[in-house]
Amino acid sequence: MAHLTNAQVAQFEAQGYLVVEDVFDPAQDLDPVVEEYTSVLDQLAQELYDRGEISSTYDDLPFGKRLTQIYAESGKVHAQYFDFSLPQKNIQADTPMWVGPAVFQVLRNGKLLDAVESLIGPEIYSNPTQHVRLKPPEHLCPINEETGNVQLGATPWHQDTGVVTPEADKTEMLTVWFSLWDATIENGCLEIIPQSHSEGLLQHCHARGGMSRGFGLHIPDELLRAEDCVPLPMKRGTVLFFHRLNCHCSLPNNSDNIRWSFDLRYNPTGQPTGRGAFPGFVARSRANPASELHDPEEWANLWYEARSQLSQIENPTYNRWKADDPPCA
Ligand SMILES: O=C(O)CCC(=O)C(=O)O
Ligand SMILES: [Fe+2]
Repeated sequence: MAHLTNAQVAQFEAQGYLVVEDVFDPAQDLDPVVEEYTSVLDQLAQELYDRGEISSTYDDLPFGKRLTQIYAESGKVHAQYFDFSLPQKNIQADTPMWVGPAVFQVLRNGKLLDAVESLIGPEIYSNPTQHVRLKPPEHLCPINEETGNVQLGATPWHQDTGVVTPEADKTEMLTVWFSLWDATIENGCLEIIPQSHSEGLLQHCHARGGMSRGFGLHIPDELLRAEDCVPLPMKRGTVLFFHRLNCHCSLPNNSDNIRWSFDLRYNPTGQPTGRGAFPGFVARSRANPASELHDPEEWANLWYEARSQLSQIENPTYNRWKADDPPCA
């Protein structure tokens, strides 16, 4: 059991975040995910090789170097190929994604859910706002020709409520972040601003020049207490929990290997997820255990069905921010 202590819960409430060591046993809980992703990378390598986009499948390289080499040679970050969610727009019937059984087992990990239960109660819904992030070293990462920035770099300052629809503003959405390998200052761990969760939802702006972190939707520096920010290097097995209004970003990956993390979200069952067109599921229910989803195939099918439906309609928008909102213009 990994229920949190009262002191840990109090710290989460006061600071808006909580780092808990050894939630996962890395060999037991995380290695199956690493193994599963190795076969996903095999599949990507074979597809790109068959299409003539890379000159070798690079099976002799270790995972991180192989991924980096394949992205560099194909000139593209194939992030969606690995992700266990859909993109926010332009979903096609064949948009790639990975919703494999090892990923599902982590979403349902009992020790993780015990800690989540301590923070949001025993009726736990797996919110579909979730990602795997495999970030190549920035110096080897393909460039986006339109913006001149790396295709996948540091994550700009934001609050997670800022990236879902307003119907979820009151949802007690909890973010759960952990790395599959150690996250360090050099390879781009997260940074957070303590207590920022008690200061309300801040204005977010679309990408523009001169941002202090990354490129994309962000809170402008002048609205942040950035001088108070705390970097959070984390060993594999450690989990970071944070409040939906916590201001956070990531550092750039200045190392020679990938930075690999999962970010998941949970909310009390019945509250809007903020991504209503994507499928969530009941991860734990003390009141109605029969409502829990245990079958990885059923979970994968929910995503395949959502993809098929969303490929036939104009995709909803999850973004409330306009380019000319002050102080963005
Ligand atoms: O891992 C990252 O770079 C960003 C993660 C994030 O924004 C989140 O977990 O909400
Ligand atoms: Fe975030």
